[in-house]
Formats: sequence, C-alpha cells, structure tokens
Amino acid sequence: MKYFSLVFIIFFNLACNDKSSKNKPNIILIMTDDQGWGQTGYYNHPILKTPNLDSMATNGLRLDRFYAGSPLCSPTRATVLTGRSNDRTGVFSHGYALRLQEKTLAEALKKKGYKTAHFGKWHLNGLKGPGVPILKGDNHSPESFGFDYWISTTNFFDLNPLMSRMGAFFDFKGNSSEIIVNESLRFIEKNHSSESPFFVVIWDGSPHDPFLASEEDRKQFKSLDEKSQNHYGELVAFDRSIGVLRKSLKDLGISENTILWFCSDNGGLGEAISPSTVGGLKGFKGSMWEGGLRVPSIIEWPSTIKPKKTNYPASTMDIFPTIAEIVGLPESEMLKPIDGVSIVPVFNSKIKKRENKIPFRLEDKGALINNNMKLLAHSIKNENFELYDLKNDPKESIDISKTHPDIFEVMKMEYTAWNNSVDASLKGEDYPEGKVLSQPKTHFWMGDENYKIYLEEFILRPEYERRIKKFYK
Ligand SMILES: [Ca+2]
Repeated sequence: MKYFSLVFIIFFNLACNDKSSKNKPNIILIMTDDQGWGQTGYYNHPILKTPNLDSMATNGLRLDRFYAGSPLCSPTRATVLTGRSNDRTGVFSHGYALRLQEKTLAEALKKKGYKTAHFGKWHLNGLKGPGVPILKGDNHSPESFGFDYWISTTNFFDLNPLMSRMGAFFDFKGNSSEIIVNESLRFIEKNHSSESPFFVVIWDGSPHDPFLASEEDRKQFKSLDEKSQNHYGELVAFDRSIGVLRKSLKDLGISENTILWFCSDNGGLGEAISPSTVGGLKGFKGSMWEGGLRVPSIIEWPSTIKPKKTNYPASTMDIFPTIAEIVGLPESEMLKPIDGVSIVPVFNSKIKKRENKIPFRLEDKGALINNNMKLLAHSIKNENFELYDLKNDPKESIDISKTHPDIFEVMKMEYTAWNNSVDASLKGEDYPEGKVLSQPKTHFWMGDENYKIYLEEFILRPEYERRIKKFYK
C-alpha cells in the first residue's frame, strides 16, 4: 500500500510539474536608454506621441511610480539581472563589469527550461565608449550571465549599428530599435513552438546620444532645435518597434501568455533637450531626485493582468523577485541580500502601500523611498541627508527633515544599516568564496588590446571616428 502511495505521489508530482512547465509564460523585458518619466503620450507629453506605448498602457498594468534601480545605465542593468542594488554587484557606475559571482535572472530561467536571449545594449562587461560589437570570448558577455543567444553591443548604438551575434560582426542597416526588435522576433519565431518558454531581453539604445533619427521620424518636431528633433525622433522609432513587437506576438498567437515588461534605464536628459524629458519632476539622469530615478513602466500580460494604473512604488530591483514568484524559481537562485520584492500582489488587487523600502546608492549619493517619504543623501559619507514628502511636494522643493525629525531619524538609521550591508556585499561577503574574485577594470575599448586589430576598420565609421581620434590624440 505504502509503495503504491509513493508511486502515485511521484507520478502526480511529475504530471503537475510537466503541466506547469507547459503553462509558464514567455517573458520579454524591453528597456529604453535615457527615456525620461515625462516622455510618453500617456503622460500627456506636449509634442511626443507614443500610440503603441499608450495602447500597451491601456491594456496592461501602468506603473506610475516606477524607479530605475539607479540613475545611470550600467548600474540599473545590474539591478535588473540580480534584484540587488548596483553597488552590491560591483557595478559602481557606467561601464563597470558585473561580477561573475552574481546570480542572474537569465541563469535562473535557463535552469527552469527557458530559452534565453539578449538583444542590444549590454554595458556590463567593463567597457566604456560608444557601443562596439562584443567580442567572442569576452568573459563578461551576455553568454557569461545565462543568455544562450545574443546580438549585442558593449554600449549604446544608433542608426546602421555594427553589432555582434555571438561574437560574429554584423553590419546592420536601418533604425536600431527596429533592427533589435526584428532580430528578437526571429529568435521568438524559432523558439516559441517548442516545449520551453522564452526569456528575451531587449535593451534599446534610444533615445541616448548620439541623437540620430530619420527625416520621417523627426519631421513632426520641426519646431524644436536639431538635437531635440533627433532625440524625440528616436523615441518615435522606438514606439513603432513596440507596435511591431506587440502585433507580431499576437500574430504568432502567443501574446496572451507573454509578459511584456517595459521601462527605461534611468531618468531623462537635462536642459539641452526641449521640451523637458522628466514631466515636471526635479533633476535629471545621474541625480537621486525623482527626475533622475523615476521612469515610465508598463507590464502587459493579457491572460493574467487586468488593465490598471497604480501608484504602488516599484523598481527594477523588483523584476527578478517578481518573475521568480510567477515562474516558481527556487529561493536559492537569488543571491542574498535581495533589495527588490515581488510585485505580483499588485497585479489584480487594490494594494497601495509598499512594506519594503526602495534603497539606492551610486557613488556617494543615495536615497531611500518609503511610500510617500523619501530620504535623500547628497553625501552618504558626510551624512548630508534631507527628507521629502512626495505626495504633498512631488517636485521635492521643501526639505522636511527639521519638521519631521522622528521620521527623518528612523529613515536615516534604516539607510545607514542598509548602506553597511552594501559595504559588506561590496567586499564579497555574500559570495561562497567570502571575497571578490578578480574582475576586469573599467576602461575604454579604444585602448583595449583585444580591440586594437579592429581600430583601422572602426575609424572609417562615423560613430567611432571622432572617439578613436580623441583617444589617441
Ligand atoms: Ca541610459
């Protein structure tokens, strides 16, 4: 009898596992580069129209208080892949390499049977300078972090990009947003019919500089200066690529059970771009003010998420824990401490208050968000803190630390404790080795030994010419 029960239990479990793996959602993360919080049609931008993002927002969960994990590109990318604040992972600023000792979302999903792929800007291999193809054998390529397939560049890329498909150079012609979405669709078409779901990461290079848009895409911005025309034109092309992606998922019959999660990697660009990129918030990319951190974000998952707008505060550090809950990843797949939480409870409920605070740290600056309260550190070392009430003062104009000393002191203590735990991570205490193994130093590819043989070819390209000449001046 006992034997039969055991057989039954094993069989039952296998049957369940099999069924659950078949129903696992496909996952696409798509992220723009430097798109500010105000730069969408659905936030009533005065000129820019984003019909495809608007449609996605109407059909999905619109996260109106979503934060990039950091106000800069590489650090935010590290938070997406690890669920941890950037400094824990060794990505202290742009162009830093993600530590191989980190555990990534792609690695976890791959183990769960997902086909994984990365398209576009990588910026986690320690190289600075405009995006060049990632070389075969780069031990910090997307492959090193769990992506089976990749067509990627080291950093931002623009019109007619030179990219690397698993180490082989491809000289693409056309708009970069459309190119990477089309390439990701090629991957999806090949992989969606198999038993295993897919995990696709699309990291766009728009609307980061250099600002280059086609005549067609910039023509609606003729009243703007040339820089702004091109910058906004890049967003028009990105929005169009969202349309192509969504329509193709529908045509393939897989849109219902595909999670499409859109966001930007940091806040908007400064005064050089007009009209403003940050929708009236204070500060820009690089700062801990809301304009530097808050970004547009939408999760579309038609089979599961009913259309909704929420003010629940969330961040890119929540992406890994959220997907872990959806897919049922074992706890051991995430390196502790994790700074994000799963936002699955927000999907179809009225939950408004977030229990876990959202922490930030970049160089000597920091912030801690507790729902409407925000502690801001101009200098962590000098303990130069301020306190803001984002509900009553969304533009962060009045420091209330003196009028609310109780809240201020508690949040300062909490931030300091968190900051100490980041210092421990930084030293490698979270890793089984108890220390940080050797890491590539951040440097420009123009001076990298492995890129030397390509310089003659690269100098003929307008996107590299000036940078190479400047480097060897
Ligand atoms: Ca960026």
